[in-house]
Amino acid sequence: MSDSNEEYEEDIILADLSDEELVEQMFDDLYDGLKEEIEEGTNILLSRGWSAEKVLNEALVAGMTIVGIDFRDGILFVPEVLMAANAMKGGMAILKPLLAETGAKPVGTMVIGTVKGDIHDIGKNLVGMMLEGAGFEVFDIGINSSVEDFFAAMEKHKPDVLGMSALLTTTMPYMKVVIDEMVNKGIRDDYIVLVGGAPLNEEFGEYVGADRYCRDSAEAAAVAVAMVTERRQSSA
Ligand code: B1M
Repeated sequence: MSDSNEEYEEDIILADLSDEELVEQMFDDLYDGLKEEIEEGTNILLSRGWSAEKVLNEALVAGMTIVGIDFRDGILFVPEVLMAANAMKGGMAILKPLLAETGAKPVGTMVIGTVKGDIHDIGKNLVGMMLEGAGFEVFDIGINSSVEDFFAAMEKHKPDVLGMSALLTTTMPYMKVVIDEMVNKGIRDDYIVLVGGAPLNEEFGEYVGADRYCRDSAEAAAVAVAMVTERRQSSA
C-alpha cells in the first residue's frame, strides 16, 4: 500500500463522528491549532441543531481551557497557543453572525478594550460579540489600550458602557489607572464600567471602582442590558 493511501486511511471524517466524538476531536484540533478543522467542526455541530452558544461553550471555550492548562504547566508554548487561538477565532468568526442575530432595537453602546500591556483578545472579542447579540453597538478599541486610548474612544463614541478586559495579573491593576483618571476628570459617573477577565473576581472589581465584575461574556451582556435599561428609566 502506498504512503498516500495510508495517509488517506488515517484521515478522520469529522462528519462521520457522533456529537461527543466530534467535540473530543475538536478539542484535539484546537490543541493542534488546526483552524480549518475547527471551522468544519463548528459548521457540522451547527448543522446538527446545536445553538451557537452551545458550540461556543462546549466545543471552543472548553477546548481552550485544556490549552490553557497545558500552557500553564509548560507543556505548550506561546507559538502553539497562538495557533490554538487562531483556530478558535476561525470558529468564532462562524458563530459571530449567529450570536449577533437579534430582532431587538439597539439598546445601548459600548467601548471595549484589553488594557495596556495585555494582548489577549479572545475573551474581549467574545464579550463584544455577546453584547452585539444583545442589541448593543460595540466599539472595540483592541488590545494594549492605554488611558489615552480609552478616553479618546469615550470622547468619540459617548458610549453607555465602558468595558475593560485583562488576562494577566500584571495588567489587571491598569483598570484602576483608567477608572481613577475618570474620577479625576469628573466623568466616572457618566459611564457604566464593566470589567472582566480570567484572573479577576468580584472583590477586584470593587477595588478598582468598576460598577460590576462580570464572570463571562453572557453575564456581561445581561448586566449591560439591565444596567443601561435601569439608568435610562431612572433618568426619564
Ligand atoms: Co496567555 N496567559 N500569555 N497567551 N493565555 C494566560 C492568560 C495564562 C493564565 C496561561 C497560564 O499560565 N495558564 C497566563 C497568565 C498568568 C497570570 O497572569 N496569572 C498567561 C501568560 C503568562 C501569558 C504570557 C506572559 C506568556 C509569555 O509570554 N511567557 C504572554 C503575555 C502576552 C501579553 O499579553 N503581554 C501570553 C501570551 C498569550 C498568547 C499571545 C500566546 C495567547 C493570546 C492570543 C489572543 O488572545 N489572541 C495566549 C492565550 C490564548 C492564553 C490562554 C491559554 C487562553 C486565554 C483565552 O483566550 N481564553 C490563557 C489561559 C487561560 O485563561 N485559561 C493564557 C478563552 C477566553 C474565552 O477566555 O479570555 O478568560 P477569557 O474570557 C472569558 C472571561 O474571562 C470573560 O468572558 C470570557 C468568557 O465568556 N471576560 C470578560 C474576559 N474579558 C471580559 C471583559 C468583561 C467581562 C467578561 O467586561 C468588559
